[in-house]
Amino acid sequence: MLDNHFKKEKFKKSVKENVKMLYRKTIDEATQEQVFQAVSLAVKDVIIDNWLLTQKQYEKDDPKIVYYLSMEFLMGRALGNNLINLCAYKEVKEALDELGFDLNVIEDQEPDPALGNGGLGRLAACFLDSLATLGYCAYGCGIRYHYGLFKQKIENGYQVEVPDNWLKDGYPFELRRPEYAKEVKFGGYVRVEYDPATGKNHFIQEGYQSVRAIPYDMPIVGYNNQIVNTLRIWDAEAVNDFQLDLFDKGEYHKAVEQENLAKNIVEVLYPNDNHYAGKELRLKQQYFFISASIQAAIEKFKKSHSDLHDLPKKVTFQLNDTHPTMTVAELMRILVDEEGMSWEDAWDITTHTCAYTNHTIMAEALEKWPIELFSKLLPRVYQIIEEINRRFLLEIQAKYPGDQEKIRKMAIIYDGQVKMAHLAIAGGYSVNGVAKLHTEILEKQELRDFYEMYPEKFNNKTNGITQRRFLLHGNPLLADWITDHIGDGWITSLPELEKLKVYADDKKAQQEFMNIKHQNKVRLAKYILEHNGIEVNPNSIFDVQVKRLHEYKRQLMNILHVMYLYNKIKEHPEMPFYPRTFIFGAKAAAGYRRAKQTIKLINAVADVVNNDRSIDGKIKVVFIENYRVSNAEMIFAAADVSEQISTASKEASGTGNMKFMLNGAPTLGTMDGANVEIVEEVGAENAFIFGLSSDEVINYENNGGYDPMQYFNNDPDIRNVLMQLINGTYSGGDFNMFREIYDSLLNTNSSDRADTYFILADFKSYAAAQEKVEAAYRDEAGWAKMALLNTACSGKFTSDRTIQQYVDEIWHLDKVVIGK
Ligand code: DL6
Repeated sequence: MLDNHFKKEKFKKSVKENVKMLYRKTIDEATQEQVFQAVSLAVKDVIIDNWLLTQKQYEKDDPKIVYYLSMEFLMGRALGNNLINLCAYKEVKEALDELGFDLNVIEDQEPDPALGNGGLGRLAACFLDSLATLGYCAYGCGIRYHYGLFKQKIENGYQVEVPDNWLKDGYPFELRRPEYAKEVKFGGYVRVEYDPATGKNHFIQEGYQSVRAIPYDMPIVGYNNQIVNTLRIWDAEAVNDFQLDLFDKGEYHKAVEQENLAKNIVEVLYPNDNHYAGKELRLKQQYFFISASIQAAIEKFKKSHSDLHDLPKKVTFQLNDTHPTMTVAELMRILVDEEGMSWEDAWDITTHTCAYTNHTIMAEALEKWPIELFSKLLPRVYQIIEEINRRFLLEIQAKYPGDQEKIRKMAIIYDGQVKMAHLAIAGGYSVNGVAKLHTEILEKQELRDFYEMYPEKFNNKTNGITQRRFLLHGNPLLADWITDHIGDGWITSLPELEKLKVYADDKKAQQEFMNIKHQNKVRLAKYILEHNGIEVNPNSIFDVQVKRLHEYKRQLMNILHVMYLYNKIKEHPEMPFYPRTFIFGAKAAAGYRRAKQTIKLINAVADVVNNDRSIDGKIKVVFIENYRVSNAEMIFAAADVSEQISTASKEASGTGNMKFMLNGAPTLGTMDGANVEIVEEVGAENAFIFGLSSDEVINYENNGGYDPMQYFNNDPDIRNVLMQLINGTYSGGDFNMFREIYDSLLNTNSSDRADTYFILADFKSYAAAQEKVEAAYRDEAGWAKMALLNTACSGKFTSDRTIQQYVDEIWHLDKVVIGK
């Protein structure tokens, strides 16, 4: 569909008009940033027409709505993606060419809206894309953080965090909607008022502070179907009239507090991935956006429906991990306190409307809030959770009479804490993991008691990614090549990539496929030279690990292996070695010390290895600064090898693994998360698998018996590498710089189990798998076939498939077609 507005002449005129209106300039005088704003406005104009059409259609059809509630949406840039989904990318590129601008450079002017940390937030963004493309009515609900995830600078090898003021020039793809503002209340106390007429108690919150939640809507453009859904992110403002009132009464202090509450609440995204910080402000953020979102959803429902008992037929609240679990209690509060419903009816509605996705088994990510903090901040919500807990414990007792252990393990409130996962499971109708293995581990291990009690609630939804961003936009050369060979059906039906299998042995196709990979490597090499000042050889193997920095993801194992290879080359300069570029990209949470030391180690190794002329450039190490969605697209397109080397059982799914596969990079990985399913799809012969299995890891964790010191004592290669952490080889003679990393692997000084993530246990099988990679790469035709088959077999991993499964098995949404 080529919309009228994207006819070149009309579009050019609209861009020029916008430049004039916004900046009082002619197009020749405008900066690239100004042209970005003008182009975005012209595109937004078209989007808004479709947005209105979509609203009209939704009003007519009254489809069931899913509210995808998430603290994080890692959207990435919108301009290019919107043009892709409007099928107008090429036309707009040409129009801008004629105006003397390069669309790629214009796209680069857009800040990367980084309202998320990593996998969980990026998954939410892919899901929104698929929901709109498949024609389902969905709202993303989140927070309009004024500062997104920090920008990463590398200074002297160390990560330095720089604030990400993404809104400073104004963001063109958002719409402020003050008419839908909601009030959110914190603190105070609950007064109970008995109503003799009804015999009911009324619960009234008093002495509270409140904040006005203002929604900003971002359009989510479906692919080629005129559907535009909404990502609604909430900003906070002081409640003005109330504040004036306080000034009048001389309660200056309280007025200022309300002002500050509003200012702080949306200021910054917590930069933790798979780790819960337990800060009061985070709890405020959670309640803030949940209360506003649920109030808005109920208000919307009531506009066109008379009976709230029908809510589950028309609405699902999907909880993206435990962060939005407050939904359960807030919905109960609204139904019982504001709508006057009985507890039983309200509970029945709630437990048929809320559904929960678990994204991690990492213990440190489990949210537990101290009762004292919780009850003070949210007195009425806490009372409701107490009542939910009381009734839930009765249910447990009825099922397991006298079993105190069950109570201890399953209670929602226990040991002075509110356990959010338990609330999410008790208060919802669905609990899902994000890959087969992960769901299995939840059922058998982490959530076993809950699975035993409610087996019918548990289900798996293996994650997926959108091919529109990560192939069509990110890798245009490959996208065109695929379309030339099998047509463009893959854009909305990724399994069609299977048709590429017939080209797996075709010499010409192999050459073309690898030639595209080469061009993408040249593009990335240019980026690396510009951003890192490091020259890399596009003919070397691009071996890539990009993801958040976390110990369980084992970037440390990767860099230790580089040290090991370097030792080998130094000892045996004559040995055959295929040149390799090890590329890393990762942000570490600001307070995560070990992760930051690992970044320093990677950069320290890079310094030594990259500058050692004696190895003839056989190894290069690059740490790409500020890894984010926009440079990720380019990195996936250029990768030869996809490093997915987490300790088995720890990575719930992974989604980077799928993006690499889609772009033709075989997986070098453990049998963890969705790697298991990747291998199922592509065949073990087209991946490089190594390491302990998840059962073996879990067995060690439960029963002990792992001794990393054995590997140190018995394997001279491992010993050599570890000694280099403390003998100054990579630290200019400083023995202490990497001492903590060394200690973490062997010891010794701490009560924690050494080598928590089994790096030494897996090291040698990792090195052997790496040798197989090299041997396979030397066989040009064999490698081309393997790479091509990875793309051809990646069809399962589209988020369109994932979303359709959520729709069929959890949400039961109705499909909407514009104009029907
Ligand atoms: O499900 C999306 C993504 C998975 O692919 C990753 O494996 C997993 O680590 C990540 N989990 C989180 C957890 N954050 N919290 N809580 O980001 O989810």
